Amino acid sequence: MTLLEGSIGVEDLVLLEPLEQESLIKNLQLRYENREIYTYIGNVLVSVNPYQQLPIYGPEFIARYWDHTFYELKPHVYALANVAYQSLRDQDQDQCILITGESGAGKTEASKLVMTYVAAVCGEGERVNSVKEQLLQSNPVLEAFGNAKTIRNNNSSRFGKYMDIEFDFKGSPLGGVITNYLLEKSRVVKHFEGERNFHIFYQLLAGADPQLLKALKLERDTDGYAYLNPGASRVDGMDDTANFKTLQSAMTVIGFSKEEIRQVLEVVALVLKLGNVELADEFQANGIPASGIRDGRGIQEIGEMVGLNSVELERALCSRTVETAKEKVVTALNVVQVGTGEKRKVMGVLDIYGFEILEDNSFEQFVINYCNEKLQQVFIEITLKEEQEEYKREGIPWVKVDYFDNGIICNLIEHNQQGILAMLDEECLRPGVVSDSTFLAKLNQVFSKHGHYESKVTQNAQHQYDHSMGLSCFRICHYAGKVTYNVNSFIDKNNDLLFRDLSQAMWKAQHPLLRSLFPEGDPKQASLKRPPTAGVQFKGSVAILMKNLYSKKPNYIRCIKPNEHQQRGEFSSELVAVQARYLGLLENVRVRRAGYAYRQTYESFLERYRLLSRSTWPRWDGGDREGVEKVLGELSVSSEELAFGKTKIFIRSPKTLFYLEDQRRLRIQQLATLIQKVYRGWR
Ligand code: AD9
Ligand code: MG
Repeated sequence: MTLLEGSIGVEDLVLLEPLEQESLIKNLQLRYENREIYTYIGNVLVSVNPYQQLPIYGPEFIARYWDHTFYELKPHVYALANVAYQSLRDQDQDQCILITGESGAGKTEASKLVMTYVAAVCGEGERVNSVKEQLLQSNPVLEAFGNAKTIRNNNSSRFGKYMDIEFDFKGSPLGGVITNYLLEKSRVVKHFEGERNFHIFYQLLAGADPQLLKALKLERDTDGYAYLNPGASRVDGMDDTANFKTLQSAMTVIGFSKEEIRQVLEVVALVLKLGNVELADEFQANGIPASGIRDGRGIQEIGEMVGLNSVELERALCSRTVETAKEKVVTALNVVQVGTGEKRKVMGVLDIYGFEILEDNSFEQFVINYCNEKLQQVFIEITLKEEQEEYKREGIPWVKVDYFDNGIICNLIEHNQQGILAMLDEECLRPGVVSDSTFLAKLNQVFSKHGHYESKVTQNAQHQYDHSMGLSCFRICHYAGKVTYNVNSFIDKNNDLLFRDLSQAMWKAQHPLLRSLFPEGDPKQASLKRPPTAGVQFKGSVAILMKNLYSKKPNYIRCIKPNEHQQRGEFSSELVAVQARYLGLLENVRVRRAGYAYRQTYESFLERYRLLSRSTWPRWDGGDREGVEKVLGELSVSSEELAFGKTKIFIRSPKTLFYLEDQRRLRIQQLATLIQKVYRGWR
């Protein structure tokens, strides 16, 4: 491993001395200011968003990282992708790349860099190339329908994404499966000023040719659409027209027929038009059925478009609230069928929202933070387990590590009976009058003594008065900090009901795609019991995800946003410090170097430091381990500091490594001077 000079900071935070939150941030800042956006914590990659195109990507860099092992070159997302892919191919070990961080930190860009890298190195051939093309082209499609401009990110993913890429035994890609989590559906009907709806709406209006617009009965101008207001229709640096072209060709590549693309766009147009249907005020206010559609013409047009009787559509719209269904979408990209029995290798890529603390935290933040709590748990468990296994392999005694076990918080949320999610479900399913406040009352009763739960009521009981907490709130002490959640609308959001009248009406549409989106509208399905709640579905997805992670070798990318302004070159230490805490970076470093901060194979270690001993320089014919013993012996490194494993030397503290590096630098200077003298002597 190369250690950079002090002024650029260390490449691996495990070697940071002294190890404190402050020095950790300072190190990231120094590197960022030197346009070094990547830093390691052992094999974890920390990435700070540069908000500018750096000249460190592309084929030349891919080739360079392909030819080197992890620590040989500067930290890079390619190095991580390389390790993951090579272990998958050569050691037959399924991999998973977990990318976390807050909105705008660079997760999606990192996931694209990983995919580009893997696509570039995973073989050639007509079929392989076509699968690669499909994998890469899934991005523009997902982004058109799932990304939007928000205050924090012009291209913010409004869903979590997990993609499994499957490979054959040679490491050639076969296809992929994408799972989406928690799409922010409410954005279709509502977004804040300064934000936009999903890109697709603007792309369609800007990019469709005049015939298409006419056929879809749309106007080019976004101003006429209620769902596209308020907010700017344009985003700096984003070309909706060009992106619409890219989208169409991407959809073709991943296997949509012309007719299917057309149907998708018809549904998009339908949504825009539905947004302009004005319902009577009294209906909107209290949900009581009313016959109030203001403009019958719009409804008729929609009915014609999708082959629905407009009277029926009107009735369905007016009988309940409108919301969309389906939590989880599984898209299978043309997975090529291979002979049964052949084992596939899998690389998963997870691009998911990090820990969130907003001003107002609701159900969404609650489940997102639950997911992060689980990811943290997996992370600590796997890291410790790996350390333990390496020590065992190398025959070194295990050193006990103190760390915060967040199992108690996970339990508080997910326990099957006495967990917050289970209790929320119970409230949702209970007959009689239920409300968010009966739910909160129950939580207060059950968790009055729980160390990680607080509310106004439990505080009062303990004579603590925190005026920042409202009556309708509860607070959880997460591993990353305390978060106050407002229970208002928890029950509704958890129920996530699409009223049957509406799905039944949609199911009657002649439009094949629209109809297929509402299978529950089929009268034959009417007797089925109610769909699972959002909480149950999410908990299920998280459980599957965790199982998946435990069965694969995880590789971590921790993304950090350096400032709130999407600006290059600006590094706000306060902002980064908060994220470092949410990402658990310091804990991460602590766990990594709990026993020995540094380890290296005898061979590589000797190669680097053998010039420090007269016995091993300029020539050494003995074994690697003996050589290492000679070097360290001659430098009088205390035996307390060292452990000799079967194949590796372990060094306890970074100080020792710095000492070795200093000695090496001096020695190189001496040698250079010597060479100069000899050279001059010759002349
Ligand atoms: V969100 O939770 O989906 O709102 P992400 O996904 O974490 O968020 P994203 O990857 O979309 O953030 O990055 C935000 C923007 O930062 C991108 O649109 C780029 O303009 C910029 N970015 C991120 N990473 C890089 C990079 N490695 N090089 C250059 C980058 N620009
Ligand atoms: Mg994203």
